[in-house]
Amino acid sequence: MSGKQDSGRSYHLQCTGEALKTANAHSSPENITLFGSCFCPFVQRVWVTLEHLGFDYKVHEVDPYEKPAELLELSPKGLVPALRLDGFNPPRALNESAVIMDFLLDLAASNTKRSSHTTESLFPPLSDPYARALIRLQADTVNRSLVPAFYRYLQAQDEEKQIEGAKGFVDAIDSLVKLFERAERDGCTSYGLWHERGSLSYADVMAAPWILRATNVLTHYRDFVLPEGERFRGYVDRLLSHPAFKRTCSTEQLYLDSYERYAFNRPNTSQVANAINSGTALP
Ligand SMILES: N[C@@H](CCC(=O)N[C@@H](CS)C(=O)NCC(=O)O)C(=O)O
Repeated sequence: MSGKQDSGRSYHLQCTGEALKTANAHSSPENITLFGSCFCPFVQRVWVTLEHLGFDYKVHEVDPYEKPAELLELSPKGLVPALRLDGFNPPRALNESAVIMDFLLDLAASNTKRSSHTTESLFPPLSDPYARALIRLQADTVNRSLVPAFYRYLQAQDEEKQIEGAKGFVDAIDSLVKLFERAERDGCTSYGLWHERGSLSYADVMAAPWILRATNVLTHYRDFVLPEGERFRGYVDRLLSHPAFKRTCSTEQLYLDSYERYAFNRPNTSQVANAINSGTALP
């Protein structure tokens, strides 16, 4: 555990840095309200999508572990992110990060002002179904391999399990990279920051919050080093410096504090942590 001690720090309840500036710029009532928490990577996906697609929206920070009634009304398990849609009477609600992302993409596409396909859409046009499917394959690998591998690694306490955890996380990155390379071989290079001239893709947005947390949380608590190689490092740089992503990032200390409870596998840290500890599916 790199000589680090559990200092009992808790998760933060308010964004810092760039994310705070963005939240402050989105504090007035709008038809779309994002119920979120500053440390949550699932929330960050949705937030990046809102930013990238240029929606008007409001950010409302909540504590998902306290489960306020206003959150439970939108999200049955009291998980963030949730969206409240106030353009309806009564207001409508959505939860689940991937479902919300799909909804926002559909909403943007159905908006007449945006009827022509733009690179903001995160997916190649409908006329290229194969290229779209490759992006979905990448996103599927992020959700089924990269995300659980991150928590398994971070929650592992003994050395042997941590070595296993690191290997599992690197293997998940490798499978994602193999899918990027496959897209390249197939000539599908317009979407995805893996390709130097590619634009931000759905899979990039899905992965970015955990790649960021690998560079700060895993580095700090597990001495993790991301795979070497110019190509991979170039991808990570493009991903983490993408303007829509950067606008949703808090300062490093917020992530280190907020993830301490995962790094020491404190009991009942979260539904995600419990699922990892019991070997069941993530919520
Ligand atoms: N599958 C959900 C997962 C969301 C999730 O786990 N959010 C965490 C915060 S990062 C949460 O709300 N946890 C509250 C709890 O564990 O009770 C999604 O993709 O939106």
